[in-house]
Amino acid sequence: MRLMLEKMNKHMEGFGEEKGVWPPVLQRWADHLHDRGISANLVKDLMSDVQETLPAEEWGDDPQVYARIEASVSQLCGQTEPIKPRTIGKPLIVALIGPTGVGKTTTIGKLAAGFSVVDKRKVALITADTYRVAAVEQLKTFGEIIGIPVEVVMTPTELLEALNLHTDKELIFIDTAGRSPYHDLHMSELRAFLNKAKPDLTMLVMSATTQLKDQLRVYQRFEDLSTHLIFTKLDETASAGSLISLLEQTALPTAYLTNGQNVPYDIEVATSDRMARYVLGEEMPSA
Ligand SMILES: Nc1nc2c(ncn2[C@@H]2O[C@H](COP(=O)(O)OP(=O)(O)O)[C@@H](O)[C@H]2O)c(=O)[nH]1
Ligand SMILES: [Mg+2]
Repeated sequence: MRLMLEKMNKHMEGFGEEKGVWPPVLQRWADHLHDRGISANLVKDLMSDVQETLPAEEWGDDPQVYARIEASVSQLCGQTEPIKPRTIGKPLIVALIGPTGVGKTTTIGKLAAGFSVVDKRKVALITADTYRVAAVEQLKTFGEIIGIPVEVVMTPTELLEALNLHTDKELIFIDTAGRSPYHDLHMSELRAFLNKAKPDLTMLVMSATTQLKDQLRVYQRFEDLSTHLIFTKLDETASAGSLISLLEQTALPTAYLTNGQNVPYDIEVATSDRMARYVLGEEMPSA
């Protein structure tokens, strides 16, 4: 009897979480959300919401179901807020931080071009990433093309001096070296630069291609330094669903989304609707 019970219990474990728990007409939506990288719990919530808010006759109406899910995801994406340069007084100082290779320098190029060339703002760039010659060259090239000054600094004190050279600007971007969240010395060096510069905004840059576990680790390490988030490489993933799991953990607003390597074009101001689009994809799940 006991053995039988154990067997039965084992069989029942995970029951209801397996495939096929939703009515067939909705199941492909659940599969789709799962494919987009949305966590099992969240898929459950989203599907329950569809079931509760739409009458059963409408579950086969794809645009309607999509709109319902999109509205929920959009809400989960939380706050968004772009950079708003000051019109008078001192320059707004914006630092970009985050792990190596996520797109910090490229994003600064895009932002600087947008604010300088399109919005006609007075912009300067400073790089504290002197670990790689190529990193300095990369920012200098952006500066030359855009026609704005680029300062290279080795120490926090030099950073402060560089900032003082550009008090006539409206916007100053600080590029930092990619820091591994696992490397304590790197993290404290970054902290020293930020303590001196006292940026108005510190944007944590994260790649949408990074897996959730690593994203969470990065977020935890950089959280107390950051005021905003930027998500990059949205063009490179079809499973940006992990973003919502990350955004559930944070109160920080998202400032920008980037979707390609082209400077200055592949960037957009973050809105919760655009984020929902990236998470869900444009396509309806196939029948
Ligand atoms: N596909 C794609 N590539 C990007 C994006 N942003 C940056 N990259 C690329 O990612 C690589 C690293 O970018 P970089 O700005 O040097 O990263 P950093 O180390 O954080 O400064 C480069 O090859 C960039 O062209 C993006 O939104 N989409
Ligand atoms: Mg860089």
